[in-house]
Amino acid sequence: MRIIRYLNDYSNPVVAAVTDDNKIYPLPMNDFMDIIYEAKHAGLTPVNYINELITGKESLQKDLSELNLLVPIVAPEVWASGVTYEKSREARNYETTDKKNDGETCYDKVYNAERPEIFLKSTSTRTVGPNEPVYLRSDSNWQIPEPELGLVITKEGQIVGYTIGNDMSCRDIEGENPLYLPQAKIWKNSCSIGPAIRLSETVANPYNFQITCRIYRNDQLVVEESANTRQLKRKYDELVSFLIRDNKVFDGTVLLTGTSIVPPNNFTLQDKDRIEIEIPEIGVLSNPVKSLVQKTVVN
Ligand code: DO4
Ligand code: MG
Repeated sequence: MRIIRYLNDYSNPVVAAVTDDNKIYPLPMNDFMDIIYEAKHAGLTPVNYINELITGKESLQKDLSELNLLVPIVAPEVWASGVTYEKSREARNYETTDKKNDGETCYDKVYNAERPEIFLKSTSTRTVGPNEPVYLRSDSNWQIPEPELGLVITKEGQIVGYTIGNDMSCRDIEGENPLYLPQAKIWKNSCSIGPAIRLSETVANPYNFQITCRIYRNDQLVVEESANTRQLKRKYDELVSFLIRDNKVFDGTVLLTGTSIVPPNNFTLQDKDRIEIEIPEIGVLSNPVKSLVQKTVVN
């Protein structure tokens, strides 16, 4: 079972459950976390609680593709883990050694260290949902999407759902100096999440999500790459425990778990590209790409 948010015909946000046969049931809650709180209060699992609510109710007479989807949760903060896959370590080493791959780097160290890399990626005002544009920074010439599994957690660190996240990144800014990480990672619309949250109790093995990223330019597929969460170097609970340690974390925080998909080194995103990230059990997160500055063409 998945949870979505969409805008109804009166432009009001609605939370809804999507059953395994793709039927959509609007719910009386205003927020994903209300499902978790109310189910707990009723002594039921979220799925059983929702099933009690929707039994005998009519499903929406619309298909998912007809809905104006919103972020599935207004996450107060999105955090991210870095260098949790070998592929990310290789890509970071390539950027930071000026393409020479010589000598040990901070990325090699963090890949093997007990403490993972965890950084603040986004806040609710910077995070966009399905079909909203992700922006390109004006001062970078090497920008890529990072397709990642997102954990939706409570303030105690319980993983209550899984979503898809795009950790938009500037390879040149981070490669120049790792201290520039916040600028390589955080700007307007530099993070997208969605299109749904899969309730964790409905996932038999969260270390077997297949993630596929497709990038379209002028409607032509220019990048297509896949990875599987079984390649993750760490455990989700391990990442969460470092995030919440001595920290104030809010209910509904999203923790991205790192990327194992990196487009070819000569690839950079361009204005009007479209990024699709698919995890079949969750859906397809699609975002157009928009440049923050329109370059003036001089004849
Ligand atoms: O060290 C920089 C961040 C790496 C990252 O975001 C990732 O591995 O996904
Ligand atoms: Mg990342």
